[in-house]
Order: sequence, then structure tokens, then C-alpha cells
Amino acid sequence: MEEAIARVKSDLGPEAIILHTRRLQKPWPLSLISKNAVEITAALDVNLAERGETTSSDNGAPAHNISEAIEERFDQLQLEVEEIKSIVKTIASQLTDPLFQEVPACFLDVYERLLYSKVEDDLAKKLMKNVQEQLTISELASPEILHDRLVSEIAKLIPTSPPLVLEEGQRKIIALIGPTGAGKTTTLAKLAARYCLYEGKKAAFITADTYRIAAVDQLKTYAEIIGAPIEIVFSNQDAREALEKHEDKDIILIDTAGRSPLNETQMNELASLMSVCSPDEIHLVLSVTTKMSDQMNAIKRFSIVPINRLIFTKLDETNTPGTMLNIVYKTKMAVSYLTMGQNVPEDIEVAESQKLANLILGVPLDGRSS
Ligand SMILES: Nc1nc2c(ncn2[C@@H]2O[C@H](COP(=O)(O)OP(=O)(O)OP(=O)(O)O)[C@@H](O)[C@H]2O)c(=O)[nH]1
Ligand SMILES: [Mg+2]
Repeated sequence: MEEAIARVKSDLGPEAIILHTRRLQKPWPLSLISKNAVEITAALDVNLAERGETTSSDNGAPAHNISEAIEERFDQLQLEVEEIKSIVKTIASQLTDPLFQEVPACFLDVYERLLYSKVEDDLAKKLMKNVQEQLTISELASPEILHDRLVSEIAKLIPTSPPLVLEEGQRKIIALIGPTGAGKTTTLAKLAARYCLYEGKKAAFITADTYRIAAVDQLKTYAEIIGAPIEIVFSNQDAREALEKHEDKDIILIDTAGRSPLNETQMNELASLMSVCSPDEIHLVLSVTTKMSDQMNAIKRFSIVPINRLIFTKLDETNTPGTMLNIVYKTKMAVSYLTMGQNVPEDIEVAESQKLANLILGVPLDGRSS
């Protein structure tokens, strides 16, 4: 046996691993091999040899080192297998994810952004489909081109109305209506400042909000600052007289009391006041901080009055400007102004489709107050 082992070592070197030994009990048939023959199966671990790991009997524990190295390699292989398994699992789950199947990979970021903005899923997919049809594969691979095309697709769905132009000798009447606390009075003050302070026009306020003591005072304060008269009307007759009194003005701005869209009596009173005043423009003021279903309900209920514009307020308080897109897409109503803060007169902008589209995709409005 010793002789055989020595032969193995001399043939394969000191790193040789003895895998199996056996003494041959009987001489082989041709009796060329003696009775004392032994058989040794040995191998050389090429990797161990390459790594220069010692298995020599000189260090005292060759077998121990070999099994440690094998164990180490085994652990390493196990880790690699686990890693491959997790990659395969991820790919498999992506392939079965309906999102991955429906939305091409180049759109995944914008799709996520649209949903984050609360654009409705169907609308988001429709927008992406339109963009996909218009762009080549290489254009789709460019996030900038994709963004720009998506902005124009969104903008197409946002009708806007130009700001009211005041012409000499043609008095215009603007009324703001809407649910309680939406920002009607503040927005009216911003508009008045715009026309009076920036354009030097003559304006008068009419307020029909006599339900709350503070409401009249609020508008009176703005009227004093702007230098415009204010009329407080308790009835339709008062409103008629106020309008006659201010025939010389360039613009009449009518503030109305906040109405619950669910209160039918209040809605009818408002409709009757509007028919007496017959404004050139009636803007429905909606706060974007309100739930979308409540905003839709407000539009439905306030439609008893011939609304022709929407004003969205409190854009500074929301991360979900996509609801505005859902609303105008459904109602096809034009947006006139956007407000983005409490500062009078700064925090108001004429609505622009492109800016709104950018906002929905996460680009802040210029001049947005912090
Ligand atoms: N953050 C923010 N607050 C606003 C904005 N517009 C109005 N507000 C605030 O919202 C609150 C209500 O505003 P008002 O203008 O009194 O609202 P209103 O619709 O006249 O309320 P009612 O007359 O009670 O129905 C006030 O504290 C305003 O300062 C805006 O764009 N952003
Ligand atoms: Mg008010």
C-alpha cells in the first residue's frame, strides 16, 4: 500500500487526493498480477493546485485542508445558485405582472409618475398609447423626447380659456361660485388686483355672501387695499341696483357664498342670483385638495348655473394634480386660472395647458410659491 501511495504522489504530486483504495484478494485470471496487488483511485484537484492551497502532508493536516476548501467552494456555489434563483424569480414575476405586460418598459417611469399624480389608469394608458404610435423605437428610448411628446398629448386634453380682455366702454361682469372654502373670495381679490393695480381698470365688488359676518369683512379689506367700492347684496333686487349703480366700471366682480352642492335650496338661490346678474363669465372655483369625486359632484350640482370656466385653487397643497386632468377630460370644461398660494395678488396664474401638463409630470409651475 505504501508503495502504491508513493507511486500516486510521484505521478500526481503531493496535492493528489486518494479517493479509494482496495486490496485485491484473488490473483487475476492470467496471474500476471501478484496476490499482494492493491488498487488506488486518486485524483488531482486542479483548482486547489492552481490556487496554490497546500495539501502537503508537511503541514500536518492535508485531509482537513482539502475538505475545508471543498466546503468553502460548495458554500460559494450555493450562494451563486441562490442568486440565480432570485434573478429568475424576479424575471418570472415581472413577466406575469399585468403592468409589465400592458405597459412597454420605456413607459414604466412615466406611467408610475402619471399614477402618482392620480391620473386615472385608463387615461394614463391611452396617453401612452398615443405617444407610442407617434414615436420611433429610438425616440421612445429618449426620456426627453418621450416627456415632451407626452406633455403635448396631455396638453391637448386640457382646454383653457384666455383671460378676460377689458375693452374701453364695455363693462364685463365676472362671478365666482363654488363649494365652501374653495378660495372664491381670495381668488376674486387676486383678479381684482390684476385688473385694477396692474391694468389700471375701474372695478367694483358685489358680494352676496351675507351668511357669515367675517365674509363681508374679508372682501371689504381687499376692496380697501385695491381701492374698489363694494356692494353687499341681500336680495336679487339689491343685486340689480348694485349693477346699475356701477355702470361706469370696467369690471364687476361678484363674490358668492360658499354653497354645499348637496343643498338644493342654496343651489336654486344661487341660480336665481346669477340669472339676475347675467355675468359674462361664471367661474366655478374648485380646490384641488378636495377628493375628485366631490369635485365631480360639485361640477354636476353647480351646473344648474351656466358655468363656463373652471378655476383650480390650492395647487401648492397637492401632490396629485392629475385629478385636474381627469376632470377636464371628463367634463371638457375650460380652465381659466390656477392659484397656488394665499398671497394676494401674486399667487395666481392664467391656466396654460403645457404648464399644467408639465405639472402633472412632476415639473413645478414657474413662480410657484414655496
Ligand atoms: N394654500 C392655499 N390656500 C388658499 C388658496 N386660495 C385660497 N386659499 C385659502 O383658503 C382659505 C379659504 O379661502 P376663501 O377665499 O375664503 O374661500 P371661499 O371659497 O371664499 O370660502 P367661503 O366664502 O367660506 O365659501 C383661506 O384661508 C385662503 O387663504 C391657494 O391657492 N392656496
Ligand atoms: Mg368667500
